[in-house]
Amino acid sequence: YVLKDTPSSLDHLLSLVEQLHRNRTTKIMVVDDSRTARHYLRDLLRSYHFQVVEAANGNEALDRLKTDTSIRLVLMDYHMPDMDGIEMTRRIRAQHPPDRLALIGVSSVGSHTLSAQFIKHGANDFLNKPFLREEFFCRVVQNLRMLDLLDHLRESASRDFLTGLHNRRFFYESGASLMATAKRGQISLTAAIVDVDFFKQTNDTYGHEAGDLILRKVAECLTRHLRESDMVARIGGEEFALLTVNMAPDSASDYFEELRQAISEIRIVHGGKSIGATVSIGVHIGSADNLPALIDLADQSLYKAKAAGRNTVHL
Ligand code: GH3
Ligand code: MG
Ligand code: MG
Ligand code: MG
Repeated sequence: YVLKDTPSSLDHLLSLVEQLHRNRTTKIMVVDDSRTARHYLRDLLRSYHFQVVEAANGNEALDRLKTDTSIRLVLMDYHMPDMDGIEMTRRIRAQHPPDRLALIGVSSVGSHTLSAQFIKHGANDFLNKPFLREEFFCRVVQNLRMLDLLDHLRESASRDFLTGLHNRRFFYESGASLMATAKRGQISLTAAIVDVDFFKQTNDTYGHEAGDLILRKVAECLTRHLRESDMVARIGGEEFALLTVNMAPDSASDYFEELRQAISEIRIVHGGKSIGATVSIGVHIGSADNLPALIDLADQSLYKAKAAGRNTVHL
């Protein structure tokens, strides 16, 4: 997001180019019944290379938001014939939370109660017309940066730092909606727990650092074997969970056997020694009442795989 000119050095120019590129991928919707006002805002935004979409009224805007999830920010006029900006803000917020979509109310009525109304009903910010170009961009940029920051926080909160895989929390939250789809009969789910064998011993023998390297390699291997629609997460210290979508029961055995085999071939070099690991995999094909219940069934399979001597798959 580009604000204003500052002394130019090569670094500065490079960061400008980067920001303009960033703007190019950021979509903003301008909602105003007046074509002139709409085009004024559109052209301002375009001069900074933002992508702009327009809506002439509240319903058009709501429809567009429904089908276009890439819109990051809405600039909304107050005075519109069918639905005023406050009502529209309220309706947008019923569908799009402020941490996903930014909303700035715009009006030429220089009334403080209006800005309070906008914000009370869910707008992030408010602009009085006429405004300075610089204030306009400050507010647009500030709100977009806040969304980026929230995205970043959300992403970090859903990841495991060691392996970069999704964490337990993300797995249970996102898995629950996959589970709901499965319960409606639209997909079938297979759950698996992958647990590193005798990992305490690996740590005791080679040290925690070696153990960490192995966990990273196992995570890489799981990611490599994952299909697009599937989920994997590190749900415990040396435990990983997989949810696979529409896997034919006949192919499950081969799939997990291949995974087990691939992990058993992992080697890390630590302190001049080549170290490997094996895993036991517990699989549950079929339904369950909820995600914890499904994972519990896979866990029972895992227990059997361990009892059968480890480095094995139990379906
Ligand atoms: P089993 O074959 O029955 O699963 O034996 P195990 O030793 O793997 O199981 P146990 O639950 O007794 O021990 C798990 C070990 O995993 C204990 C812990 O030190 C290690 N561990 C858990 N999280 C981490 C981690 O982040 N890094 C490393 N290096 N080790 C970890
Ligand atoms: Mg108007
Ligand atoms: Mg273990
Ligand atoms: Mg374990």
